[in-house]
Amino acid sequence: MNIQQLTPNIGAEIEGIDLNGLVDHAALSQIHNALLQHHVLFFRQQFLEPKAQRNLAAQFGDLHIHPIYPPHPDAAEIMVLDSHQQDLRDNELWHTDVTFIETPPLGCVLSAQKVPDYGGDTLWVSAAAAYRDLSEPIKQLLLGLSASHDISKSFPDVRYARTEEERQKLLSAKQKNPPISHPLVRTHPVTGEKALFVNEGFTTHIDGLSRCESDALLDFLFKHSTQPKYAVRWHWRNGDVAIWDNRITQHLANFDYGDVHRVMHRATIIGDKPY
Ligand SMILES: O=C(O)CCC(=O)C(=O)O
Ligand SMILES: [Fe+2]
Repeated sequence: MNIQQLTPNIGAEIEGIDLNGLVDHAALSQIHNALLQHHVLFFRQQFLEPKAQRNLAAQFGDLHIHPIYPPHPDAAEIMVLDSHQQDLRDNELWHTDVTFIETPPLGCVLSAQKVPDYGGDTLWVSAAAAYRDLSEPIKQLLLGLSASHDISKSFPDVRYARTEEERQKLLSAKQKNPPISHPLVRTHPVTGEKALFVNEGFTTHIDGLSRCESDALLDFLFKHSTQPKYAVRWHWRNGDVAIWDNRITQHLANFDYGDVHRVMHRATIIGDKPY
């Protein structure tokens, strides 16, 4: 396996491994270590079938089934992001996946099924690097705070309740997932690294602060943490796979490809309660 770091803060490309079929223990542990070090890993042209992608992701932990995005018919744990079937504009906000549950995903495996020749890139930032660069007084302020995360922020009725069936699904998703608080700075359960844990996609306010204070501080944190110096940008080819550590990253899917058809498959690995 050849591991090539892509930027100072985040991202590595791995060559010399086939992710189809069971990855053996030694290779899995190498991938896991690389993930802890680089936060997001890219593998060119793996062409994973849904079942193979599910089996790969399941080697990292239990899988989550998304309350809104549709499951793949061959593997319910694979969710489908199809630009001709769904409104994917909310993935163009910087976000961390599924932070609206008590145990947000530890990571995801994303597989490019059909991508534009140009455009449709995805970007990730390191929330650990963003935290590291803050001044001591701001770190101290943030360490005592928690913030509220709400599924409604990224799945508004206007876009996800267009038919009666969708309306019911959304209503049920919201009832099952009331707003939840997480620490604003979380500690990585394996490496002990600290990272900012707020994202524009789901974080609505900082607990205990006035609306004005919360908006101002969140605005600063969203801007600070998504600076290009913390980012890696991937230009997909069909069949590429990305695996990211969702505990210390945010990502954004660039929606610059208009009506061109783009299809991605995602497996989502359940994590633990942030602390
Ligand atoms: O379509 C993409 O590149 C990424 C979409 C996304 O946010 C995700 O899969 O979690
Ligand atoms: Fe996402």
